[in-house]
Amino acid sequence: MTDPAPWWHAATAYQIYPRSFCDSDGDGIGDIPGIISKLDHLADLGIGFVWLSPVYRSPMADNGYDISDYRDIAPEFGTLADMDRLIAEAKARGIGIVMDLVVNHSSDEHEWFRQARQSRDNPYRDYYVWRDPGPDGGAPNDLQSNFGGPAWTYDERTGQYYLHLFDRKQPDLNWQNPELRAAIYDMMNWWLDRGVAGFRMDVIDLIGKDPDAGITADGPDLHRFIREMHDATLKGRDVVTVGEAWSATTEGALKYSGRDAGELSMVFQFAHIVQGWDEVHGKWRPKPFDLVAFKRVMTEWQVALAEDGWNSLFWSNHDLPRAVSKYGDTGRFRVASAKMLATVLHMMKGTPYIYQGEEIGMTNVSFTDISQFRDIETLNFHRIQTAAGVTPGDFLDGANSNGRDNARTPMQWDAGHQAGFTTGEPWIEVNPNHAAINVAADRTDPEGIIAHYRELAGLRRELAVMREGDFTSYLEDHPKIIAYARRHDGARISVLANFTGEAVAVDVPEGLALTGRAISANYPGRDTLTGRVELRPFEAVAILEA
Ligand code: TEU
Repeated sequence: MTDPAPWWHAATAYQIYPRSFCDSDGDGIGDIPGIISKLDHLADLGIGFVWLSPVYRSPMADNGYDISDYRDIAPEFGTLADMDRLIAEAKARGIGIVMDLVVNHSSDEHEWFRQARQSRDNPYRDYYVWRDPGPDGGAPNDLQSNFGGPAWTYDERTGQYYLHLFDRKQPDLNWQNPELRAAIYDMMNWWLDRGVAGFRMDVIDLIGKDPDAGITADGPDLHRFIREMHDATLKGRDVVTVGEAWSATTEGALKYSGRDAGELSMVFQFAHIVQGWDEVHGKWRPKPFDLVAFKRVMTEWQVALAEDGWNSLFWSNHDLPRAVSKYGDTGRFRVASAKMLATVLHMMKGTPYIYQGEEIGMTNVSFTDISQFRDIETLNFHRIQTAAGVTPGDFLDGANSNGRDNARTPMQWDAGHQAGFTTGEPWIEVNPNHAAINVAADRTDPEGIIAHYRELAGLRRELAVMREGDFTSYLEDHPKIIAYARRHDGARISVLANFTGEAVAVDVPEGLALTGRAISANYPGRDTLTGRVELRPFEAVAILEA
């Protein structure tokens, strides 16, 4: 007998970026009571679990991805009592709360780091990664921070450099130290005992690093540490875990989520994202969307994890641009394209993650001045790139297209003051298009995007073929159309979608052809796929064989 499938195979996930979700007290910053007040919205969408971006105590250099106390809540977000209430109220609606676990680094204001920088023989010194200056008196080596500039900062007082793969306010924790590891596991158990449904693990692929060899991702000790973590915390608990792993290949993904690996439920992999970045300038110089390349990547992952492992499925998150802006249309076909993207992604095999605002087709912003941006990564790169000769205009274009603040403008609840996000002044500007694009407006529209997502979440709970079916792609070289089929136990779903704003005629490949019932569609009246069909602009249809 095979084990029954885990609960999260049937779950649709939703990511909340707390700072931008809902502000209950008018300080312009979203908070936990605000989230609680919107739980019915998530229940109505049919969400199974929420990935909650960090709410821990933090100086907020990187909006909470710099934690100064892992066992407390940032005062601007609320209190531990609020957190307990969130966990309980979500649970009452059948929703799990998955905490963001940021343990590659802490804040430089964490007590451990305050101690560590006191002296070389402080008991906490070895919780971080310290090195003597290089032979020339400079940094120990040329490792670069992900946020630009050197990954080493000199500490005057103790005469050594500390490692930070992100901002200098985010010193890397030293996973080689067994005491540090035990302290992390203790903290994880403390949260698990409080009732969280699991963890999303920030840049987990970096914890096994060997900085002296210049190795950051996929270091020699990575899987040893994750297995140890698993045994000390997750083992025997029915939780969901997702590791953020920019470096993951399909083969690598199985090392985390494969049957025999026993580490994590799944990873977030980014191959479909980075295929759209410039080879030299990365995300700051985006390439036009290439559907053929995108399909190649998605198919590779669907096929590689078909029998073992499990995929995560996402268009967007708090680090990425808005889905309709990147892959769909923000004009006439915004709603159609938002639904098309939802159908195409959610019909694949894996656990889908909706990023807040995606369910109403929120778009990128279009800031005209660098002073409107808040993100530390964007501001750092602005400094570095303009100093290197990139024109301010070119930089703004890149940031408006791929910068992290696109996903961080406040959630648009209604057409009123500050989109109903806050009664005060928001920490970052609300997108002016909230007058038209907002939850209240979408919800009253029977053809709205929310209704479309709700339907998809329901189908996932209902249909084994959607959860467990195998995946076959068709028309792989077609530049405008995506086509695939899912099959399971005699059931079959065919998915066909148009990624352009023009009608596209296409001959339905044999393996895709069927007659049945449209279970997810953004135009009425298509129950059959045979012969030559003409897809309308951004049309998507998933048909379940009758
Ligand atoms: O992101 C990992 C990361 O590498 C990002 O810097 C990413 O490369 C970039 O934003 C892509 O656009 C995680 C978190 O998701 C991010 O918000 C944090 O800033 C980062 O880790 C540090 O904790």
